[in-house]
Amino acid sequence: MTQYHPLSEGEAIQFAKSIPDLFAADAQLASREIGDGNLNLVFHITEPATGKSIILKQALPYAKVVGESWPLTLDRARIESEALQYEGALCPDLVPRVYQYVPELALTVMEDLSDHVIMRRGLIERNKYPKFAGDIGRFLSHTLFYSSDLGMNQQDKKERVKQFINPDLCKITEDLIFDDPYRDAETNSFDETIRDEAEALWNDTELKLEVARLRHGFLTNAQALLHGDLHTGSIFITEQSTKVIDPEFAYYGPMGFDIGAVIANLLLNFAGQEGWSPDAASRAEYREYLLTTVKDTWTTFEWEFRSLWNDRSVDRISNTPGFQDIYVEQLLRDTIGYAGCKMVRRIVGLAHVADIDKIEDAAAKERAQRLALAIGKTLIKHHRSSVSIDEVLDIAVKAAAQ
Ligand code: SR1
Ligand code: MG
Repeated sequence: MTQYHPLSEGEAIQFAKSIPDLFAADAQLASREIGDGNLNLVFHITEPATGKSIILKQALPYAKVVGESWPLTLDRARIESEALQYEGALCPDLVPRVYQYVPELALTVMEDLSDHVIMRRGLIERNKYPKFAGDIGRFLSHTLFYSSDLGMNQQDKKERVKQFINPDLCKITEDLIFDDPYRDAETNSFDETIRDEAEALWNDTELKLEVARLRHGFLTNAQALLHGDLHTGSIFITEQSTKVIDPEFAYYGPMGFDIGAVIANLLLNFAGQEGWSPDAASRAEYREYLLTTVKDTWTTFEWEFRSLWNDRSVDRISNTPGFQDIYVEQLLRDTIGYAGCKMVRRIVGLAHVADIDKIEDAAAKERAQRLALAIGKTLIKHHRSSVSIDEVLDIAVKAAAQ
């Protein structure tokens, strides 16, 4: 079973039995392929007699969401397993444990987190997660600080940049987030009811100029090792626990791209409450919770990042008084701009989110789409003049009141 091929469920069971010290050779195992993402196979392997379970995640050599016409490197499985190990060394409680990586099969064996739910699903069900902002703020501050020139030796960092060169997955982001939504691209996908919004994007030169700036940052600013796709579908959650999964888009890029991804996905759910809240009062109440989470995510990140900088910086000249403020101010601007880009792409681009797409009532869905676009576009246009996270909250509240 050593030559690469996509595993069948039977082969996944055989493979699981061959992992030393996990299951007995005569164990009765069951396998279910549960991959609902855009790119990979995910086998949930269980042993009903003991309750033991694991996940086998296997990369396919193409983008599952499109088909074999869109080839993708299997090296992303290595990148994912190495990124998980990097993150796990810094925040062991916030990522799944990796038991084994099998390069020949582009396969990672990892902890089963099925006692958690995918956060996107949890937010659609209007659950609240009191530990989330603190957990994700810590994840972001630690992974970003320690992989940057502030937190590690600069020559070692260059080696790490090399380790995480990820051209195929970066190209997906470059196209699907920073290019296609702003032109009449074949990959775009949107409801005809909002064609006016899509056409407005294609003709908005002021907006496209800001997107060009942000795209340039994504292409050139090797600031820190990013997760690279930190939406709420990449987070498993309970009230007590947060686990960040799926860092196959990891590469060295601008820190604000990861922080912005978290904020964008909270705001997409904010827009989706047009369809998920039963009445105006509960909509306002849940939206308040989401906005508090946006604010707490940023403030936890900022506080922990500044603490790490003050206590653990390895870069002498960066400690010159004033530079930390300049750096963090730019991080906030980047965060807001990237959050806006990540909202817009989920409404008119190839890959959407269930927070909006699964709304059954057509009028509510259209309102949610228009609201998400209004927030996203304002964030993009406003990002370079932002000085406080409160401005994001104001933009969302004002757009929702229109
Ligand atoms: C072709 S992959 C589409 C999207 O799915 C992933 O989760 C990324 O967000 C990517 O842009
Ligand atoms: Mg993913």
